[in-house]
Amino acid sequence: MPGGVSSPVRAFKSVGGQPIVFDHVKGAYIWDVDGNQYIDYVGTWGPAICGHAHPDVINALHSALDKGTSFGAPCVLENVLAEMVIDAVPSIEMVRFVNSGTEACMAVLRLMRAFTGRDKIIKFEGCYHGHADMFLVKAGSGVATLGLPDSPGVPKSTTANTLNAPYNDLEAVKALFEQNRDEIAGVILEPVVGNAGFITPDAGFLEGLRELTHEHGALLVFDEVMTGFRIAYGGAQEKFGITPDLTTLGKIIGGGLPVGAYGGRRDIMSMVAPAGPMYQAGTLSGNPLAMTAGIKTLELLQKPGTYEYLDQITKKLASGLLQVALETGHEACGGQISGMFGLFFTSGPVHSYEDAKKSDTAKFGRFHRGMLEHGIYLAPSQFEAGFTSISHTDEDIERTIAAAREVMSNL
Ligand code: HOZ
Repeated sequence: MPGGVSSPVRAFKSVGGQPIVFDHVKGAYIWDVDGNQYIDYVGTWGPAICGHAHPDVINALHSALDKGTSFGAPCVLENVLAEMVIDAVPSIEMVRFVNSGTEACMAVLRLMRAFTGRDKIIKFEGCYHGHADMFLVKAGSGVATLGLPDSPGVPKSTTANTLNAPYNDLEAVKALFEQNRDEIAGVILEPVVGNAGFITPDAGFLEGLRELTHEHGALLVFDEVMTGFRIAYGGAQEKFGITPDLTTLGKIIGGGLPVGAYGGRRDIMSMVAPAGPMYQAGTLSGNPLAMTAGIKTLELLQKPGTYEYLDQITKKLASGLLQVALETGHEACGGQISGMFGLFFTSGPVHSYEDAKKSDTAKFGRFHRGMLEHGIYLAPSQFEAGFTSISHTDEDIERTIAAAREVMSNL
């Protein structure tokens, strides 16, 4: 396997050493094949918001398994999850399930173009919308971690219509709209960035994008693959009160099984085949196992107090890590929203990918290594957000901060 992994972000190329090979997960913890236990803040890159292998999810999966793994035909569980998603996410009136966030973003891009009859899109530097060709321009996540600004194999013609702006820079977006009048299908972004490290939108940024897209007859698309059901039950759009035209989802709505979804305004989604002419398909889309895990996970998240708890423990974690970093003499900044957090080794503030790149990544590598030795598993990259779950306890957080104090004192 190239790099020994099935997805580049799992490798330790940017932090040094070899990736750890794991055996099993449970709650807030992950165990490697040598039996070492770690407190896990990767959470399988977001889906494990209820903790790994939650008994309710596992039991539901056992029952679903007895009925078969894939129908390749409508399954009532799709309707159940679709209704839950439509009820929760302000922008979504109709939804289509796919098998990954990448697929969801590929499809939404086609839909943006089909609906508007325009080819150009605006994305933001450091935002990641999966690994499809059209999005691999100044992308975040593994592309940023490995310092690959663009990927060989992506024809220039494929990305010619992908315009990039710095995140949080409304003036740059305005200028792109002026320079490409009536040519821009829409703007796609992570409303809170998790793929260039954790970066929040400045006051007025999301509102400004909503106004600009309206003004220019373009669509606004929130990629909520990470933030959906994580920073609030209804995602960033609920949290910030800005409703996009279309939304992509993944991760949490599959409860740890492969899933993605895109949805939005009924008039736009009605263009998707077979209701309309825009083609998109998938053999395993909406399969009963992913639907079951997603339904059970969303049911668990509906319990009163879930997001308050996530916010409380993650605030304690993020502020604790930052305080320890500053007290031990490191330049650092960071923050959190609900169960999503980040820490940069730069004095900041970090408003964009350019700011994030000022971080001391070599220092982050040493920090990562030290934390591993203390039984704490963080994403092996300065350019990834961290995730907590409702299974993380106060004691886990305190152990993590204590470990960080020891590690940072000796960096
Ligand atoms: N998009 C996630 C990290 N930013 C995880 C998926 C992956 O690239 O493996």
